[in-house]
Amino acid sequence: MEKIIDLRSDTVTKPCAKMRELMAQAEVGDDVYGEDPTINQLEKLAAEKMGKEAALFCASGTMSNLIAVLTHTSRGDEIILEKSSHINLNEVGGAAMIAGVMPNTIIGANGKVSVRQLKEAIRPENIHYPKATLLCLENTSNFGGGTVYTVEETKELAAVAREKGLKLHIDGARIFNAAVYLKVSVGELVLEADSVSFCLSKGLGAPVGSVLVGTKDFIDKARKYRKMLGGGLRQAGIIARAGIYALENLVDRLEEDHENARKLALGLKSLKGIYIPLDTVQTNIVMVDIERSDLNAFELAKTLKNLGILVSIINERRLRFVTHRDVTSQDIDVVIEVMEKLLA
Ligand code: TLP
Repeated sequence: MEKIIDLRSDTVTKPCAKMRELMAQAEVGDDVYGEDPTINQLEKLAAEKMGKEAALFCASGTMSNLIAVLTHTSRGDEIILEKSSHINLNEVGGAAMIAGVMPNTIIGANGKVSVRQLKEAIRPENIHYPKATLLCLENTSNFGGGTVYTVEETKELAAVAREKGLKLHIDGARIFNAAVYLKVSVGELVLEADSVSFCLSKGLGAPVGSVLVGTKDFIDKARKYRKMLGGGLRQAGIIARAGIYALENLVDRLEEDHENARKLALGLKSLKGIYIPLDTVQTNIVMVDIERSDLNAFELAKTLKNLGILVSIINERRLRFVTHRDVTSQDIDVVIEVMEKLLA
């Protein structure tokens, strides 16, 4: 059978042979008792890399973000975030349903909010308003097209949040993509954040898991929320081992995914009937807007699927192509060739 080129997401990456081998050998214990040595090692490594005091291994990015919101806020608080952010749109409303917070959303540019927009969104005390206690930034911005907040931008936004008494949580599901793109250490990039959630199961290629980092007090409180949500782990060192391997070996190679995304975007950009927002192609995501009125995203995705290429449908007029470890430069050539034929 011909290879399926799966560009739906970097979540589809499969653990490689080496990773599986190390997972099989991992030392384990009961993590609810704090006795899984491999999880403890992953949490220590994650905290060090992020420059924070402590870390918590979570089942998913969704769980990790929800725990962060629960830990930073009280019911009835307002959280400020970009409208297209994953926490706002793609986490089944957990922040509202479970944490009981009110989203105050900003429509940013390519998923990113500006200092000016943030200042406008944070309202002065008024009897009518909920108390805003948390700012969530997403780096990279998924639905913004993989766009990156720089160190400077993060600092400026964090300063505004701090001045107004808000904590800053970074949904850094793809923070390593951002750091690799900017050629800075991930610690520098999240220096001003009170907490960061990052995913091991996306471009880093581990099968499961995200890590939440912050101060020791924050993580102690977060650990109780993880237990409350049913996320207390037992002998999960097996999966944590994959995360350690990923953090130690697979960060630098994200550059390849970025090169492939760039190559794809440049290859598709001159095709008639579609538009590629090239300025957003900084990391591993390429958004493709369909401009032809005789075609829509559902049909194009279906046709591509029949030809062995899988992509995500964002809406009727937009597709998302995500590059990752299981997609090669040759695969990108194939995708460009197929798209050229389809749109000729
Ligand atoms: N994103 C997934 C889908 O849920 C859309 C994807 O394919 O991109 N934050 C961001 C920025 C994310 O992109 C995601 C997953 C999450 C959080 C949630 O992570 P998981 O899937 O581990 O719950």
